[in-house]
Amino acid sequence: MAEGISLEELQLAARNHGMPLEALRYPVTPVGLHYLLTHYDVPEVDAASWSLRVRGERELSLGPDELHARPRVELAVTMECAGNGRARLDPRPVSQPWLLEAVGTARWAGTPLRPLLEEAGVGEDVVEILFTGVDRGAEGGDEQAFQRALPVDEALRDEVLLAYEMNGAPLPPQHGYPLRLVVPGWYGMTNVKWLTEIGVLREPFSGYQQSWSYRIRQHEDEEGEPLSRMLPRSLLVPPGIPEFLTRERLLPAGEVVLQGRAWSGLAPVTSVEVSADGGESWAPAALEPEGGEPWAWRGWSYRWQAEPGSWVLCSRARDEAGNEQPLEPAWNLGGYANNAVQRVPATVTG
Ligand SMILES: Nc1nc2c(c(=O)[nH]1)N[C@H]1C(S)=C(S)[C@@H](COP(=O)(O)O)O[C@H]1N2
Ligand SMILES: [Mo]
Repeated sequence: MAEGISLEELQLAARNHGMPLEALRYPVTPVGLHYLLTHYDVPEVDAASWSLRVRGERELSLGPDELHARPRVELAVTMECAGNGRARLDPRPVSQPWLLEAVGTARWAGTPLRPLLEEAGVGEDVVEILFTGVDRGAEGGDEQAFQRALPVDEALRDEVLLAYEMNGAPLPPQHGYPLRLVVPGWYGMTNVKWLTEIGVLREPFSGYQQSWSYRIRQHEDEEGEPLSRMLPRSLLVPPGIPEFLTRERLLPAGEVVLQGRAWSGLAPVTSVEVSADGGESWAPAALEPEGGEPWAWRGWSYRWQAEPGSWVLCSRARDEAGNEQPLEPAWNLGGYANNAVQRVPATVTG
C-alpha cells in the first residue's frame, strides 16, 4: 500500500481542481468544471498594459485590440494534464496528485499562430518556438517564468491557436487571461497560459519545464523521452448514485445505458470497449458520430443489463494508429501519461 497523501500534495490538489467526472456528460465542459492546473500563482494581468511580443527575424508587439482584429477561429479541444493518473502509481511520484479528472473540453476562440510566426519571420536555422507566460515561481531550485517550447513544424500546424476566449467568453483569469496557447492533441503543459512572449530558438530549449519536467524516465540520471501527445483514454460518466466517502456507485438492477467519452492526441479514436468484470471480458460500445470536431473527445454508450451483485466497470479506448489503453499503469519518475483503464466499483441491488 502506498503512503498517504502529504499536506503539500493536498495543498496543490486544493488549488488545482479536477473535472468532476459527472461533467463528462457535457460535450463542451462548462468553464468552472474544466480542470485547472497552475504551477505558480494566477498572475495579475492588466490587459491595458499587457502585450504579446513575437520575436522572430522581426519583432512584433500586439495588444488585445490588434489580436482581436486578426482572423478568428473557433475550435473544440480536449485538454488533459500529463500528470493525470499520477496518484495511482506506486510508489506515488510527489506532485499534483491527480486521479483521473485532469481533463476537460473547451471551445476556444482565437487567432491562428502560423500567420503571426510568418509575419515575424522564422529563420531556416530555427528549431523550436518558445512560449513564455507572465507567471513566475521557483521550481527545482530555480526562479523562472513558466516556459515551454514546441518544434517548429508543430508550432506551424494550422490548428494551433492563440486563444482569447473560452466557451464564448473572455478567458477567465485562471485559464490564462488575456491570451493562451492551444496546441490540439498535446498534453496540457504545452498550452502556455498568460502568454506574453513568443521567441525563436536555434537550439532545443533547455528550461526546467522541458529538460527536467514532462519527460518519461525511470531514474534521475536518465535524459528521458519528452512527453508530447495525449495517449488514448476513455472515462465513464459515473452511473447511479455515489456512496459519499468511497464514491462507489449504487444502482438498481435492469438496463443501464453506460456513457462516457474517449480521446487520443495521437490519432482519432476508433473503438471503445466496455467491461463490467474488471477487464476480464469486453464488449464493443457504440461510438457517437464524429461531429466535425477532430480535436475533441468522442462520446460512446453501451447498454448494460445490470444484475444484482458487485461489479467493476471499465472502458478501454483504441485509436486509429493502434494505440490502446493498458490494464495496468506503466510507472515513471514524474508520474506522467498513466492512461491505464479506469475501474469503477458498482453495487447493483435487486
Ligand atoms: N503560464 C502557464 N501556463 C500553463 C501552466 C502554468 O502553470 N503556467 N500549466 C500548464 C499545465 S501543466 C496544464 S495541465 C495546463 C492546464 O490548463 P488549464 O488550467 O486551463 O486547464 O496549462 C498549462 N499552461
Ligand atoms: Mo499539466
